Amino acid sequence: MEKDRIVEQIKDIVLYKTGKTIDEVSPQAKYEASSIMIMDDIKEDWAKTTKKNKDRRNAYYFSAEFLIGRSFGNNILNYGLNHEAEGVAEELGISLSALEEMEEDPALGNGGLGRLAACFMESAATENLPLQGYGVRYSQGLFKQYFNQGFQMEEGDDWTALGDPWSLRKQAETKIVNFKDQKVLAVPYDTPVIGYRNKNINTLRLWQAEAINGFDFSKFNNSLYDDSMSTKNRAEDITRVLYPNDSQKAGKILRLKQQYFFVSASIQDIVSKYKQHFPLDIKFKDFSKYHIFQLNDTHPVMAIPELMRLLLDENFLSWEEAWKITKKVFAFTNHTILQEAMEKWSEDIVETVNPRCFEIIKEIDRRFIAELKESKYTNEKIEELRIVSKGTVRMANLAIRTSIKVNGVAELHTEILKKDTLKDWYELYPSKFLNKTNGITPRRWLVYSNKELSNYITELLGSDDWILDLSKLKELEKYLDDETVLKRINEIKYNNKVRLAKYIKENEGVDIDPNSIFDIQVKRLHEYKRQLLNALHIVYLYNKIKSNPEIDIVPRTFIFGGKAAPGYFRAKSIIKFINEIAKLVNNDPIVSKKIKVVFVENFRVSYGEKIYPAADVSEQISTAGKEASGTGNMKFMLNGALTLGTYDGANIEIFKEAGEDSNFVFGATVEELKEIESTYDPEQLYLNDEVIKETVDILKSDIINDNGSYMFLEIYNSLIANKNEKPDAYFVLKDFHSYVKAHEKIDKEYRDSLSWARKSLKNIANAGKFSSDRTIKEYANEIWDI
Ligand code: GFP
Repeated sequence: MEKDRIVEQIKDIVLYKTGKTIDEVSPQAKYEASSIMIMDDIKEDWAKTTKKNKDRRNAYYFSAEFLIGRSFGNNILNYGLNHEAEGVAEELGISLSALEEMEEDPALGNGGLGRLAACFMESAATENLPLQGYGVRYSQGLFKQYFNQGFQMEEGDDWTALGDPWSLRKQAETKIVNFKDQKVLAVPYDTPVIGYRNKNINTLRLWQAEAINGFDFSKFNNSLYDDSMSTKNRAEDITRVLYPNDSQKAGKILRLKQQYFFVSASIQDIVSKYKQHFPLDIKFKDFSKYHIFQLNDTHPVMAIPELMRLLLDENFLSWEEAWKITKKVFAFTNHTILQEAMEKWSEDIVETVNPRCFEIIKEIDRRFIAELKESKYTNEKIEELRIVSKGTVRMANLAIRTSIKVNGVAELHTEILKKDTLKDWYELYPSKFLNKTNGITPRRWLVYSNKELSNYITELLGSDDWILDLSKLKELEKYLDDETVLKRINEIKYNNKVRLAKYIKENEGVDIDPNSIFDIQVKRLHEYKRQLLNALHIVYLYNKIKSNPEIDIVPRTFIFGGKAAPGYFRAKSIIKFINEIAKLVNNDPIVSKKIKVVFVENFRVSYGEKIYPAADVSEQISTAGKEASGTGNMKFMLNGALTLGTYDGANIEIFKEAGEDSNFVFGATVEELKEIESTYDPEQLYLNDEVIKETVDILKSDIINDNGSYMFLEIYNSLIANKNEKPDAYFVLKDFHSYVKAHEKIDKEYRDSLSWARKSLKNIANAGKFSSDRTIKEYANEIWDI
């Protein structure tokens, strides 16, 4: 029997690894052996896929982030081992969920951008598309978040401390990366990306920086112990953390080094494999037939000069030959219109990282300008478009100039790129621009994380075909008026809420009531995402309950999660603010009967897997025009939450698919904000509006305490009286009343549980568009041609 074979194999691995029998070892050892067993099981299929892909055109996803989450449970599901898994675990003397909890959840990404990359990898494998991922193996990830007196604290996330059974170190394929002042090894670690039930296994290759000769024996011999290791440490620093603080110049250099490090290693890897496979094509005439590189935001853009460098200097092509190839093999995705993400590096930094690449960038720019001049472009326009200007290198310009296609990640976002942010580029290259609305993988975000709902859908639809074709969920609409089905939908949601409440109690120490509305906002902290608006609404409710303790409202639990960049002071202030509100609310004997607030520590993929299925309300409240797409919104929708959202990013498409009356739309539109932008005066709004004033004034009161950090005064100033920047740049106060109204509507509608369930089902039934299978097929057909 399959189960017995698996159990025997795991016991064997345990014995080999520890010299002990299964009942003598720790849960960690059981987890590790079980994972190795899976890696052993898949090895032939993995090798077969790799071999098959060699002769095909492949797409390569270059990304600084791959937020893959835990592998164990998902691999069991995708490889079709889930029927045996419970029984196997039992034989090993442990529960399956306990085994799953042994796995570290690596923070190799920050938010949506990195998680999107992971969803794309899974969908491509499932769709039999040859897509390989290339990125960085950060030894300490982003960071682990914890709270001390409500302040965000960061610590290293040493996720491989107990080993990493899901990757294979491929020592023999090590590359050398040359910086101006340093040479390091790039060692690849390969992780399998298992397609759903198709035995197709693609590869995610992450590079780790190591020293060529890390230990200086003579220094050690002279008792210079720190010095003897400095070369090693400097090399390893390159892949130590994701987004090292770049407020100082040294940090900036380190960031660009990271970026150059991984794209250089990747391009070298791909070129050397090509040469092995096609030794006769010394002019790389067919290179572009076999390769297309997707640049995920501007982080991997150094791949462009690096490919040129390899073709020119190491393979002796002429500029024209090299450029012709380079112009055919890149495509670029923009993920945000915020300027902070359109990286610009000062010339000296680029030169310090790799002088030859800097020279190549300047030459690309020089030729580009000549071309524009020839087409009678004005100097002003040329200034907008050029790559090297005023002492900086603009990575987005380099990417757009070179790429065959440029895409945004939701309809509105792509329109804004075309009409506004990248207007001049769109005029120059209209046919390069296209939209690819983001998606999420239904395997991890429903089948794996919400088993009860997933099984019920299969039962209702009479088959599980929907897992591979999410548009089939539409058929659920025939149950919209079926009371039994609606009741069951509510029951499943309730069960998921109980499960989350238990987890939150264990991990955060807070009691929350599954009968209350679970109103959730989980995402990276940023002013434009407006966690502050959510927080101020809670203050408003607090004041309301305080002045009228008898007030009739449906109990509500507000749940937050997300990390702030370590150097982003205001985002950290907002976390502290929310934690203080939580303390105030949860400790008030009257208020806490009606509302509760929890900010979960260290939000990550595996926390999300417990949170999304348990949400009643999904908070997607960014300032219109600022959230490129959002993907959390899709995870909530697929799990039956109703969206409370602005007309922004993919929210608009969610409202279009599921209907506005099944969700809660509020706030100013992009057009409305544009109109008032120049005259908007939040201070007047504050002075003339008592409710707003009373709410915002909490930031200056002593009922909450920022422990002398001045964080709350700083938030107050940012809204009302900001001297250095525009006050309330994200229109929190402008949208406040509209947001309050939407919440009142939620309160009213939640009371009718069947009608709520109907809306929930409507959302589930119309989530089909948001499968990353759909997105990845569009990339494959319209950008990559694979
Ligand atoms: C960024 C954007 C999001 C978008 C993702 C993926 O992610 O709107 O959905 O990229 O394209 F801001 P975050 O890191 O902000 O979540």
